[in-house]
Amino acid sequence: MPLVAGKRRNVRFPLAHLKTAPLTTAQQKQKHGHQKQNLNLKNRLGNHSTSSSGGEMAESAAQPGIPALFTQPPSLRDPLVTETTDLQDATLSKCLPFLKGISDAQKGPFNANGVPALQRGDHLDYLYDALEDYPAGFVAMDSSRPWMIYWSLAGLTLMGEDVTPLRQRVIESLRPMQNPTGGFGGGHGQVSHLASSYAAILSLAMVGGSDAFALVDRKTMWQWLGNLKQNDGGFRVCEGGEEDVRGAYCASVIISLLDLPLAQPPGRQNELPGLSKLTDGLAEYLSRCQTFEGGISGSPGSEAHGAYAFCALACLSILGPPEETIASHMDLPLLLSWLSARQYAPEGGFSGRTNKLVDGCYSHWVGSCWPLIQSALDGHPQSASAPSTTVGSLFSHEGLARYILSCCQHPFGGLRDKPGKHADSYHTCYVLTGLSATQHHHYRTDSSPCAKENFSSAFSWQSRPTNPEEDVFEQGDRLTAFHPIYVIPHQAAEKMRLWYEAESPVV
Ligand code: FPP
Ligand code: K
Ligand code: ZN
Repeated sequence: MPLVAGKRRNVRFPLAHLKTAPLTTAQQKQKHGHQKQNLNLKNRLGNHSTSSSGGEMAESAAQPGIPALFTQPPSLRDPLVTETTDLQDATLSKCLPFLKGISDAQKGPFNANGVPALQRGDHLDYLYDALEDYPAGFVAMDSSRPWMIYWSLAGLTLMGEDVTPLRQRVIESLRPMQNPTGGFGGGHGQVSHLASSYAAILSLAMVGGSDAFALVDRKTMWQWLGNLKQNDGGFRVCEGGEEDVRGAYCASVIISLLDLPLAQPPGRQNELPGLSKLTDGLAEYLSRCQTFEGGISGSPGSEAHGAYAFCALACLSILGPPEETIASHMDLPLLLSWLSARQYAPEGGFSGRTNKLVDGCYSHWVGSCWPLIQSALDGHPQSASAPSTTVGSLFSHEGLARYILSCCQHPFGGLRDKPGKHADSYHTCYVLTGLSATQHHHYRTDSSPCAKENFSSAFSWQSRPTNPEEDVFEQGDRLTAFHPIYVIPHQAAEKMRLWYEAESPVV
């Protein structure tokens, strides 16, 4: 929790706890936790419950088929009451009616597991609309144009839509954002940024085709990336901008998909003598971003966060096979402990960092870390099909699917952070990506469709649907599988890479 200047932190120790010996869990519950929880629950459930009976009845009412783990507050509570624990309690109160399937603001039908259906039609309408004009209030999003395109295309693709009819529109929208000095800006006339370039390249990959691929000036992209490379191995996100793991991940995605030369472009070779390749020192830089908690921060010395963990692990998984790159640059047991702590009960969703709240977008940022970790633990793949022995899944697919379908669907379409929040295209994209992650097992094989050796392990991923007998969602709600590194369909990543491999080299 950040300290806000001028605002006192609201930390209260219950008197009983200070005066007497430590309380048993049962006593703690009785003294404050339970009372407070009940009050919150009564207030909130009263508003949402479809039951006409009193508070106590409403509290116990839930759709049939939901395990108690997902309908009751946690039995263990920290006796220290702070602003953080208050926020967590308020979040629980907001989520519980949705997890139980008894909120008025929730659409059915509910299946035998008490899980609501995916409102596919509403979400499709929401995303197609997100590709159209915006009211004046959205002017701040003018620097996120490639992102707005990417989030919509990715969400539509996940829900099975063919986005190739949007090809020409996507090309003409992105064309003015490419700068003659390399890369894509966030909008017309804006400086190139690695995040907007990443979103632009992935959007072009999704619509596919020669016209889309030919839009990219690979030579200036390569030269621009050279200008962003830093002498500690990392990348700045733009010239004169910050250096962080987003830069490392976005640069690696672009280099590997566009089949750019690994050599530093001319000029940089003399400035960064120890780093003859764009990828040199990058894994070591990422290693320095692992924190005392085991998670990964945006840059060395700052706080571990799920979004940065994904960037770092996906970047390592591009640089080489995860069982080599992740295993040798991360403390895996510590990383596992921190990543496991991101999934909460009863919510089922993931938080981005210690002592913070679940948020639907971490269904991807944290959820997509898991296949990369699983691959690192599974070791070198022995065949072109699924591994015969695997550590298997290391997070609760059921919990995440319940959080997404019960708490993250806005009744008017689009997906969101949590109940009470508006939908937006960022959350719609990443919540759906997370849902897809719960519906598939991702694994690496020993074969890649690429002609070149470099990055072959990044292109060796495959997936198969989870076992329907273990799924809590309806089979009709299964989404398209996304590549765990490139966050687009496997085929889209492969086709783009193969097209550039067949082009004449940049130098
Ligand atoms: C905290 O927000 C969020 C961050 C510190 C990281 C945000 C970064 C991303 C979402 C993705 C970056 C990746 C790419 C590829 C550009 P918060 O304090 O509002 O949320 P919290 O309370 O959940 O931590
Ligand atoms: K958040
Ligand atoms: Zn979010």
